[in-house]
Amino acid sequence: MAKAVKLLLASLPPSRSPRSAAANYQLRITRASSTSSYTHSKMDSENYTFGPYKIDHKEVFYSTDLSYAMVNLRPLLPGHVLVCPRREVKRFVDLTAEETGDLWLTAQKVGSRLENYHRASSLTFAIQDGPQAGQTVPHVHIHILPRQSGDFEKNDEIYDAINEKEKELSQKLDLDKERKDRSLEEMAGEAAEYRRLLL
Ligand code: AMW
Repeated sequence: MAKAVKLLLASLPPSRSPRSAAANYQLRITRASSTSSYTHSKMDSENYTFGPYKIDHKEVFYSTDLSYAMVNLRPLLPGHVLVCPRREVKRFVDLTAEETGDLWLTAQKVGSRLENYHRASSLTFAIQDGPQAGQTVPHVHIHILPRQSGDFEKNDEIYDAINEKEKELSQKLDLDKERKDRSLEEMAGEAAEYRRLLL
């Protein structure tokens, strides 16, 4: 390295030198990805909420200190699940950096396992952040939907379907007929399958 460059690097405050920035980045990544995942028995004794709703632990199939994943009351497609922060936070901007990292790492892990499990070939990740964006439950959540060719006639109709306010489209797709609340028994059965995938 040229002497002038060495001198310049040495004169920078630690947080501005390239090495330090890389080290800080690595530290942040390590911290976010090292959030421990919970065992089944620990998950069963935890309390989970989703906005105003209390979530039965049987619906939850994966959990860390900061995030959890649950099956959906009204899935649009097989494997349509939700990943949420443990803390009740309405808007994406309200998450801390650690919560944001952990949420997306959880979504990445859950998405890849469910894509395989459902023999899908793609994934839709979606957040409706605020009521005008279609958010109906005031608690941040990432929708994960394993996708297969032809599952929706027009691919992007998935977004209208996620946004339940698009009543016209949902009638066209007959979603209201299909999308009744499921029983806890049915949801618990699905969650039990997914728990095995995430051991
Ligand atoms: W939003 O319109 O807020 O982006 O999505 C809310 C999602 O939460 C929907 O997919 C809906 O089916 C799901 N949902 C609502 N209540 C529950 C619940 N108690 N358990 C699981 N999923 C739920």
